[in-house]
Amino acid sequence: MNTVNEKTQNGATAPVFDEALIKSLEEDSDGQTFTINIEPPPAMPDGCSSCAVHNAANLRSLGVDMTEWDYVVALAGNPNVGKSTVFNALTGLRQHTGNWPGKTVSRAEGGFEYGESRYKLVDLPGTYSLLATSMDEEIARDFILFGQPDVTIVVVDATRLERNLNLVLQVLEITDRVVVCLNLMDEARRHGLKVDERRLALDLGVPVIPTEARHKRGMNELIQAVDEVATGKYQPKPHRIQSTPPALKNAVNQLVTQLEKIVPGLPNARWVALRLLDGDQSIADALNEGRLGALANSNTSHPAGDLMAVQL
Ligand SMILES: Nc1nc2c(ncn2[C@@H]2O[C@H](COP(=O)(O)OP(=O)(O)O)[C@@H](O)[C@H]2O)c(=O)[nH]1
Ligand SMILES: [Mg+2]
Repeated sequence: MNTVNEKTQNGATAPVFDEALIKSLEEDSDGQTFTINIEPPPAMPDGCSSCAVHNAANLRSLGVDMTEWDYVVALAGNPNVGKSTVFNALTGLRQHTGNWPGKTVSRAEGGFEYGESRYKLVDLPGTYSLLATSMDEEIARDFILFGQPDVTIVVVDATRLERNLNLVLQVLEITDRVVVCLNLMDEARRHGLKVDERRLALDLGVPVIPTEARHKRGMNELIQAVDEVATGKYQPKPHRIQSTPPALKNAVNQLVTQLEKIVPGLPNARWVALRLLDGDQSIADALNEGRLGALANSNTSHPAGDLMAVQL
């Protein structure tokens, strides 16, 4: 497990965490690997069940203007699962492309209407994970974490479910507001594969919609599921492991307190705390360089220093 490092004035890298924190966590795990899922913030913090939950200010800094729109929907998925095909089927000609702000990665953005609501759809780069080991993964992660889209559609390849579900589970760690688009169902059929989408929806705790985007099949059902989640008619309840080792819980709580102090307004500080404890260097770098603070509209000038105080 890595420690979180802080760049000192002379450019050297010094550990920010007390080693004891990491050590006690490792001991607590008793040599076993354990998975922990944390509860994202309540989906409807203000009690308004149909209100949008996206973070318009953060979306603006991520290059997405929500002035004319009610809800924002992110489209995530592994490469080559039919994401662009779904995007085209949902938006038709109402789309344009550009780059992510400050990046050379291209982005497609489009829109559709359903009922009374106007939806903006943002195509995220194709990724296998959100661990931010590449620019694409970082863009996808930041968008979901900071933009707090009203719904994230994760497009998965029905013929390669096991591999694809990795990303679904990672997205579910950040947000409840997920719809799984089970695409390439025709290919699955052709290979003699049967996918029990109802069972999958029950196991994941979010809607799973079978589609064949190339033939525009399942698109209405997909839009309907997105609308139900966005407007709060349906509130997904992803299954999460409840038992958290006490030392981990304690460490996360301490880190969250520190994070909330140094990066006020940071969405889902628990997820960030866990990533830090897991040694996610890209999150540590983003924190040390003040990028998390910038995205969370914070004015912090020396972001990571206070984390030195964290001890078990
Ligand atoms: N058979 C079949 N092919 C599909 C389906 N959806 C997309 N495709 C094809 O899969 C390929 C990759 O699709 P694309 O949308 O570019 O994937 P992306 O990389 O996820 O954006 C293209 O040739 C699509 O026509 C589907 O439901 N069934
Ligand atoms: Mg594509």
